[in-house]
Amino acid sequence: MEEMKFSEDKLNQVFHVGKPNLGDRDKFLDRVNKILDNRWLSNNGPNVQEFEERVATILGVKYAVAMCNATAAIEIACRALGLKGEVIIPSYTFVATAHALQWQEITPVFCDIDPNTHNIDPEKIESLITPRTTGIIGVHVWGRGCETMAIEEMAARRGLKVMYDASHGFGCTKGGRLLGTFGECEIFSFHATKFINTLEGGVAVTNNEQLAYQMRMMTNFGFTGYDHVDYLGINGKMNEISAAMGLTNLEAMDEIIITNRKNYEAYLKGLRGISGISVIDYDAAEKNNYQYVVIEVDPESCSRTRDEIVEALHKRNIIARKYFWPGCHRMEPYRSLQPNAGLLLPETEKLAARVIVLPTGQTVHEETIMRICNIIREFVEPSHIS
Ligand code: T4K
Repeated sequence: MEEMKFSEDKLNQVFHVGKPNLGDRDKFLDRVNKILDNRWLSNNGPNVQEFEERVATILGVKYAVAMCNATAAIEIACRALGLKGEVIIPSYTFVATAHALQWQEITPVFCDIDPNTHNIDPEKIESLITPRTTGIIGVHVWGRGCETMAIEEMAARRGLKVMYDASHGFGCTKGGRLLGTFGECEIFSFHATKFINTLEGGVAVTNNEQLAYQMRMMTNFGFTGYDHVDYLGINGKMNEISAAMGLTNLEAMDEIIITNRKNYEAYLKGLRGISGISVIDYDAAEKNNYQYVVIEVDPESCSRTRDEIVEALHKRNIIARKYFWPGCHRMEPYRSLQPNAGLLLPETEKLAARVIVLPTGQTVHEETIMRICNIIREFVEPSHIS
């Protein structure tokens, strides 16, 4: 029956999680034309400088170093901070957080999460510290800030450095304080799928002048002057067209939040009361960008499994995602290097099996959201089909 209904479905559009949000097209194209006129395409050009200033002002930090993506930014920040040996991170994150460490032969040590926040559980960090541990990278999953105070108090006591992967959290606060202002430094992603995008891009932000300087130099091969290299650097630079896109999208930031929030509330309404399905909440006392609409499927009370629901949505061209299934520790090379890591990650394993991320953003309208919610409702509660 269901199979027939899927094939009869006339959806001719595909709805993706992470379809980009865009600012004013004409303003972007004007900027691109100027870039082409000036023939300054990369290497700390005027758009990158303006973008960095704008980001630093919005976040209230002293320094912002724009980079080609957040993965490179995490790598550069780790190196500039002198992290080595072992660094504690959640396994419930995009694999880039772990890869940025492993790529530099630093061992990511996976810590379990708090199932209520989806973020690293500060109470489980300390038992993972060994003589080789040099730092902690908290991840503000879905833009909901980590328990920064608990993490940083413990890290200070144990002599560890703390930085954050704030890839999801541009414009969000924790305890009323904007993400970007915590730890030694924080990294945001401006990938196409993020709340604010620069096509591809990322930024490292900090209030530490020396750290900012070092990250900036490392982003450009370690050059500190013409023909003079002082650091082991890499090519991590943001290009001018990316910065132009970023500037244009920052101008639309407030509108994007309004759209995302409206969508989030439409989902809340549309999914209300479906047995075994809950939508994660955003604390109304904090600033949120509402970029992620995340639902949890409770295997105890839902009539369908998470994977069945995802499959049902895919069949109707709703490309829902299972972020961050199955958890970094179950991906290579970590699965082989740390085959028993899962034993300490029961909450991560449970959550990774429950989550579905649904499409939102500028291209998703209320009508589509109602349609998506109805697909889920009818699939989970077939007796409710009218
Ligand atoms: N840390 C965290 C916590 C992160 O979430 C990420 C990135 C990073 C670090 C690393 O940041 P970057 O180095 O990327 O700056 C996607 C994104 O590629 C990735 O940036 C993001 N996290 C992650 C959560 O999602 P995939 O493997 O799921 O990508 P893909 O190709 O399946 O695309 C995602 C969806 O977006 C699809 O449904 C299609 C849609 N899409 C994508 C692009 C690029 C569009 O509609 N238009 C587009 O232009 O990782």
